[in-house]
Amino acid sequence: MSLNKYLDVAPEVAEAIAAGKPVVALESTIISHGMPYPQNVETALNVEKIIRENGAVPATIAVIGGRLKAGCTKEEIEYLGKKGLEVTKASRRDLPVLVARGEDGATTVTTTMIIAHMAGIQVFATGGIGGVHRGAETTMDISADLEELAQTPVMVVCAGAKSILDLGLTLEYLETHGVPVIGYGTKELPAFYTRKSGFSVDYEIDTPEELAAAFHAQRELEFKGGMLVTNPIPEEFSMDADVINKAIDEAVEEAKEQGIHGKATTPFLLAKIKDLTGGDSLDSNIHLVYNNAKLAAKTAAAICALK
Ligand code: PSU
Ligand code: MN
Repeated sequence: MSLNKYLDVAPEVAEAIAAGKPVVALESTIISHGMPYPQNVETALNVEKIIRENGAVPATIAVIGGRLKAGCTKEEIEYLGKKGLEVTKASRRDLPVLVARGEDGATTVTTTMIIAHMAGIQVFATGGIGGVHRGAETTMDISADLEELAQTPVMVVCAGAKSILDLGLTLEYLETHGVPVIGYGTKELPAFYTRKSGFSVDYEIDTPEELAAAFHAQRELEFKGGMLVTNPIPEEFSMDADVINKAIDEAVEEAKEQGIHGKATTPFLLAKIKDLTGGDSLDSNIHLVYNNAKLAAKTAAAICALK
């Protein structure tokens, strides 16, 4: 484990890592920026519970008072959830300033991967990743999440990506950067709220053991990047494609009209979609995160069994 002077690994997490037991990292942007209070805190605590029930130790990751936290307490999760949008959404470029100033940061997929890796955690569960935005050919809005997947050896279990992004370009970018994109039990990239996107993934894998074997091989090959596992939302929670796509198109249009750009884009679109779908999308969002937590815990256990 890294002894980075800015890193605080929670005692339970440190013990599990030292003993070679499974740990699953969780992000905090989903808490502070991705969902409203109090559902955000409730969901974050339930996700931790699901990870435990499936044999792993949860490590919610955040920046608090300039400290990089690998494992947050219940109080810290409550704090991040209540403070919500006041907490800086922290990507790779934000960490140096937040650390130097002793400020708080909600970690995105990017910074959760960075801190997880510093702590020695290999598996991370979330909802959706950032990617290449629609219109990126002129705006150049491409999430730092894709670069991080290319360089940091962490498996990210997600439900694909929302079609607020250009999913085709997102897959092209990942291909260029050598990031394996796996469909769990599917040959098609899931689109977060729906099980289908119309785009194929590189490989279908159907068991946690086979996911573990692929990740293990990536490590033994000494490749530097991570792996993206896309796990479709369970059928019973998936949304009607027409309803959600209409809301997404409307949200994207409104962001354009209002001139929303940069790091505000994703949170703006997510909040707008939630408004337009009257909260149905929030319910789907919560359940797909639970589903990913379960798969991540089982896969983390399977990786530990290989060592
Ligand atoms: N996509 C979602 N939900 C989210 C995010 C993305 O469906 O909560 C968050 C994640 O933390 C992700 C970040 O890492 O937004 C990406 O932001 P950006 O597009 O600004 O890189
Ligand atoms: Mn962006």
